[in-house]
Amino acid sequence: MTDIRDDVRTGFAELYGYEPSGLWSAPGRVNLIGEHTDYNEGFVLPLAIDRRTVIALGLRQDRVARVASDFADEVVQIDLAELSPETVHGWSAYPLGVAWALGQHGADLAAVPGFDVYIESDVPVGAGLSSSAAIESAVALALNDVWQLGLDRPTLARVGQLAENRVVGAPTGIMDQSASLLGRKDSAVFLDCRSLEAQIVDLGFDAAGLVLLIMDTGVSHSHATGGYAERRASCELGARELGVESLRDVGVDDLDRARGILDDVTFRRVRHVVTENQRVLDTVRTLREEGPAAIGDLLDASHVSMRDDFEISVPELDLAVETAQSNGALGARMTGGGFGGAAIALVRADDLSRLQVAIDGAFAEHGYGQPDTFVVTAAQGASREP
Ligand code: GAF
Repeated sequence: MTDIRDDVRTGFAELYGYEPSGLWSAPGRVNLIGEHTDYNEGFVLPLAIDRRTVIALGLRQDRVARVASDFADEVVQIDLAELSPETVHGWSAYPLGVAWALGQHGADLAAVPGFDVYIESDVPVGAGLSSSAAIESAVALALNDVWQLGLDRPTLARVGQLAENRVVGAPTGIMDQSASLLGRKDSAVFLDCRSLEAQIVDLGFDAAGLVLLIMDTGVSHSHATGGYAERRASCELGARELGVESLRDVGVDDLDRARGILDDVTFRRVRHVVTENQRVLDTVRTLREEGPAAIGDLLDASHVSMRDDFEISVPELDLAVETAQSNGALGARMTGGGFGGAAIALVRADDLSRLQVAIDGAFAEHGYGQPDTFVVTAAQGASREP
């Protein structure tokens, strides 16, 4: 099998006719626990995964930016002076949106040189594994290097988020780009989305004989439309009505009072966020004190909360989770923004194949399309490639 880095280097040279200045890569992510808490200034516990986007970048003598990839037919070209949320569209909004967002974080787009970028990725698209954050993070790291901006990784995560919010048009939080930029091998990133303080938490899956299984339902989702923005608006409404800056300021002990103030739907949205924050803290403590085999109940409870209170699951995700749970998984939950995408299951390595067969069987029985199930490991965050 050829290395994706060789393909990217060759793809760049064939397309643009010269050798790139360098290669950069960034991983997709999966969230272990802490869903829809990031934009509420709460806690998340994602990990960077062993699927990466690799980009080759070359600097130009002029002020033109060109982006291309093996997943799109066109080369998109724009003058840096023209970059704005209104002038870039489609897939190029990810890489070019980052260039624009760097301009909002201090890069002088009237002075920096133009660039050519070529992108390849083995992060599955539409599975809720943040293929978009992987592109944003790789491009942000690369431009930060070649334009010598000196921005730190938490700021680069903000840059990626700004591109996503303003240029792509998805009102997402800071989790995905943070995981992609800050991830470490065999570890999760415990991020306080208020202070942006990150701690690396050892997962210890290997030593415990456990694997993390992704169950991609194939049900596609988009956070630029519909449900995601609606959920975010409900959380903001809940915070306003409770008189707090964000739901981070609401604790589990405040829920009784909240029930008396909020309408039923808003209350349940708030209860999800508040209890999910607590589950993240409990998961971190449990991982540190007892190890990964003890976090299963927290994963299960997180799924129930997303299914019943936040109402972002779909029947295929519920089926994947329930089938995993009844076939030996220690815990399982849908992961990511919801309305489709993937669920995760924490599984004893010995039970893996049996469980995968059971999930395929259950989907076939329900007349659902065949799911894609595969194991991921926690990988290093974005890096410059040798
Ligand atoms: C998506 C968003 F991009 C994240 O910011 C986060 O809100 C997540 O959904 C839900 O936890 O991945």
